[in-house]
Amino acid sequence: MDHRDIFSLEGKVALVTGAAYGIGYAIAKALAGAGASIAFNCRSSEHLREALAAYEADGISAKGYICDVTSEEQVAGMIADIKTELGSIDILVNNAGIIKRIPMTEMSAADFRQVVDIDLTATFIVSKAVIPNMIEKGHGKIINICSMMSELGRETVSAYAAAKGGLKMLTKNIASEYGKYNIQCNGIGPGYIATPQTAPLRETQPDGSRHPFDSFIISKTPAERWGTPEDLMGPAVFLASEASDFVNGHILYVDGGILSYIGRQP
Ligand code: NAP
Ligand code: GCO
Repeated sequence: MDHRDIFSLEGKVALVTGAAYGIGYAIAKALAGAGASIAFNCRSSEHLREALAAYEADGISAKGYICDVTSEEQVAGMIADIKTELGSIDILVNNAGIIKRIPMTEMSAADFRQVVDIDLTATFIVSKAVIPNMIEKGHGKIINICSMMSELGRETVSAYAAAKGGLKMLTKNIASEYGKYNIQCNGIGPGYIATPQTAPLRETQPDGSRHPFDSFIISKTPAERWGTPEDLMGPAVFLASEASDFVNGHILYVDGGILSYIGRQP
């Protein structure tokens, strides 16, 4: 029996976008722990500086880049720099994303477009830049960070849900179009995860009580807790490794069971 570690990422180069903190940071840390060389980007030089210190403290010699993933020019430059410094990319995690919580009828078209630009179009831009080298290498892994909102809607997140719903289908289309080159494209659909992005939904109320949305999510989650970025580490290593070479076009929901549960009776 072949005893090689099918979850090993030794010798692989991984780019995790938006991995200065939050979910991206945890995924990058997991891929590094499995042996990958890590590249990450963000927009803020302050975030970059802080992230490089955090990676170093975690024993990870990550390469960090200032790059807005909505800019084809900046993305092309970053990919070229990564190729020079680490090698061509084997694993791409399209993680960078924002949310704007505004009732749709009050949302400007500019705000709607910005969310779609970062949460959907940027995955097209970065994946388009990385796939040609994956084809040359004869393999590649693309992991798109989807959401509960790839399947469900809720008040005030119309742009985000539209983007994440589209990201689910873009994931399936990349899988369909490039599977013949031994490129697997899958999604991870996190549930509600405790990061800066969801901090406003978890703020303790002036009277010391939990935020109503916090209590709501607890009642909708069989695990009766918010997820942590660390909950996504194992699924990311699985989808980045040869252990998932015949998994393609799949959205792996890591949600504590939200999508299967009607919710606890009040
Ligand atoms: P976060 O804490 O707000 O981190 C977002 C990251 O993306 C930051 O590093 C940010 O860095 C970067 N970023 C944003 N726009 C960018 C751009 N245009 N170019 C480059 N980098 C950019 O978010 P998170 O909670 O970790 O979420 C990460 C991903 O998971 C997002 O796609 C989000 O939609 C998704 N997600 C989150 C949850 C959750 O509950 N937290 C659940 C499901 C899915 P800078 O600000 O420095 O650019
Ligand atoms: C919200 C939250 C969610 C999470 C995540 C759930 O306002 O509903 O921000 O959208 O970020 O996407 O999977």
